[in-house]
Amino acid sequence: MSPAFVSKCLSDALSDKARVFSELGCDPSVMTFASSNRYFSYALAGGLGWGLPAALGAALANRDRLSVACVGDGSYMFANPVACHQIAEANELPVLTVVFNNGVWNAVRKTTRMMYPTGKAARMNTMPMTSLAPSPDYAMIAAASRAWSATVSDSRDLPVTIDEALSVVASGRRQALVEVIVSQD
Ligand SMILES: Cc1ncc(C[n+]2csc(CCOP(=O)(O)OP(=O)(O)O)c2C)c(N)n1
Repeated sequence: MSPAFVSKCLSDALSDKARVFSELGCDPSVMTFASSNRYFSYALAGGLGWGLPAALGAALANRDRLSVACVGDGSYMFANPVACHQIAEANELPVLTVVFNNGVWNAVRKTTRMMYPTGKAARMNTMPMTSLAPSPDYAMIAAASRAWSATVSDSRDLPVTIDEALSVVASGRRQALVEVIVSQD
């Protein structure tokens, strides 16, 4: 799946009031936001791991508006997710996390290729120090804190999985996580 496809499916499923916190996750150019204060992101020069805690903070501030964290797999790891899910459960925070799993530190891979297009790293099949394989099972990390969670690798399963996750978050004081396997470019 492309990140844009996942973003469009998510956008179609979200209510007008939802707030999206994105860190190398969704593609806002294919999403619709009803008004201001619906989409938040940050400059990536430092502070990796911002996305999920930012969504938790927004949920603490206002539980009546859905908080969605859209994060790359590396960004999710940098957020200290075990601590995040523990806090979400302890405070019964209705947060949906969507992990865009491309199995790579793609920002690092892409900028290296941009700076040194014919360099040794760019010419290798797998660029050194950029792979995140083998992937941890991200759905299980959230499940360790009793979140509703699922992994989606087939695009046909995505809309229904997002709907299920949203209904869990809306109906109870329970967090949910959807890990989506996405393409690298
Ligand atoms: C503390 C910190 N370390 C390193 C970086 C550099 N950095 C920016 S984006 C990124 C990769 C994030 O990976 P992922 O969330 O999987 O997204 P992808 O690049 O694959 O789209 C890194 C390492 C940073 N911004 N902050």
